[in-house]
Amino acid sequence: MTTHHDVCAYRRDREWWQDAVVYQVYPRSFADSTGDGIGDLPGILDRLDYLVDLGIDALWISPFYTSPLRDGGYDVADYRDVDERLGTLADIDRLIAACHERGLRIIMDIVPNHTSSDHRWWREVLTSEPGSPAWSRYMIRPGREESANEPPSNWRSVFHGPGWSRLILDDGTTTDYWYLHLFDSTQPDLDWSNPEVRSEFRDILRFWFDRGVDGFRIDVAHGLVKDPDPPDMDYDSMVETDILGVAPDAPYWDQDGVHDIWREWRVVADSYDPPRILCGEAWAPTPERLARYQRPDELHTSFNFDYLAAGWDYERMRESIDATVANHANVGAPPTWVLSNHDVIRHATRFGPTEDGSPVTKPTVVDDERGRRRALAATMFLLGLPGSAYLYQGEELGLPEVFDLPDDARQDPVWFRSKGTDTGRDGCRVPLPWKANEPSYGFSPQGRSWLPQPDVWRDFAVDQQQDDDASPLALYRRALAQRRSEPALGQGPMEWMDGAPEGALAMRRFTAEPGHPSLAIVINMTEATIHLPSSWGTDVVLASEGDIATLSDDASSHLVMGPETAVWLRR
Ligand code: TEU
Repeated sequence: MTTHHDVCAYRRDREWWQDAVVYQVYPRSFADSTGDGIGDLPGILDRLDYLVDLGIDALWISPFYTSPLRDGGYDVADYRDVDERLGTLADIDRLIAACHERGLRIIMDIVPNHTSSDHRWWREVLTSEPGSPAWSRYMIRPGREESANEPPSNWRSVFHGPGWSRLILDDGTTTDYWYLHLFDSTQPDLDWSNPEVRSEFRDILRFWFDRGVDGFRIDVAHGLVKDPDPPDMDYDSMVETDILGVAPDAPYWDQDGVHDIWREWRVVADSYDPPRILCGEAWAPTPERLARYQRPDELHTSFNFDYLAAGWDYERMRESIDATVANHANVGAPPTWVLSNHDVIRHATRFGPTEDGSPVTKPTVVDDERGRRRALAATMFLLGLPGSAYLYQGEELGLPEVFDLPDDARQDPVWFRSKGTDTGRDGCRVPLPWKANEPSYGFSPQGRSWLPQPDVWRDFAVDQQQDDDASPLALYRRALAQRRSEPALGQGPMEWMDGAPEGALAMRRFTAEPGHPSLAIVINMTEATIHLPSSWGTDVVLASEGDIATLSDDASSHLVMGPETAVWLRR
């Protein structure tokens, strides 16, 4: 069946963010300039031309605000300053200017759901009384039972353990109150029903927009509004989903009230010339609920975790693409596509086959080579989809997840809160390898790195790939260059192609305007060689690693695709 998605409706007056390739920099792990083993803003500036050569359109930099770095910077102590270990305000000003000089946009990360417990607002709580303005900025509620010894509800933290902690003041007083922290106990949740909280964050947006930042990725965009009288939840009856963990219907995820906040923020973003953009990290339970975040007066884009969660699964990938494209077209917004970030197992490992076919969630027997081949094929297919694409630092090198970090090196609060039962996310945050034969593989001038790097990093280092046409880095560079040059990509509708061999997804991309050749984007998700219809031609524009060949006989020629490969065919 051919499904024709007319996604070009919003493309006639294309905006950069509608089909941009955005590269996520996790600053602690990108490049260190000072030698303290922690990546920093000058380290990004030193390697900006590497990103220009890669062919991206924009950087999204994870938080670098003043922070105790308990959660890698997603615990902010001062939203208007830079943590001294990561740089200075002058450094970010230099980086913004350098990006713009190179035609790159720069997107920052903002964390409105909670502050760090080091934030002045929280420090004020610890020296204030119940009912004070200080307390009203946070989700602080009275305990239950005798002496308030029970939390206001049974809500759980995403990072394991309870979602509430007893409020103990600076003078040691144990209050009859508890505070909510959906993440770590050092990340108290703000109360977004408080006008002062809303006003402060609009000012924070303006502070950075005035410095030239082109937009924000919004952390936990689905979580800011909670039921004001927290009810208990029946977690046991909840079906665990890939999205939102075990709490798909939690009274603290994806509440309708969050959309009022995004409408307020959109007004601020639109008040700039050029308008600034807002991208939501919204773990919504369905593509339809996700699309609500992209209504014309709300966010410009949101991460599509439904597609990320689909994994290397033909049916789920196709369903997710159909649902995403259709629901986004309904609200006139471009879809986004992402396979890796700083919170999930790198897809070069996550797509690896396991002994029993179960998803890769912890150190299991995976075939790294097949995982990497599948990941490259999946990315080549992703880059052919309509909308914008998000890449995570190091995926262009084919980096695998590092499962065997020494336990004493781990820093993710998930590891500590789970009492060592959940190894957390450090495995996808290991500092990047730049030079195979230098200490810390060129990450830091003193050879230090805040997480130990595995010996195999030598083989993945940038200097081992940059002159190798068969490397993942070369493939990403070719794909991004081709994507930029193809008017059919990002500008036009997509339709599934009839006649695709079993186990292959094949979509046709074309422009609404005549005269531009269309492209067939094909991925072979099977472990077998497949033969494409001769009518599809053999003009290969791009091919992932693996066997792709043209088979000819007297009458015609057709393309043969090896297992787990992807191609772009000009038609
Ligand atoms: O991630 C939080 C988040 O939205 C996910 O953890 C999601 O809620 C959960 O996985 C659903 O099962 C953001 C940042 O990306 C992450 O690095 C931070 O640790 C977290 O927020 C807290 O700021």
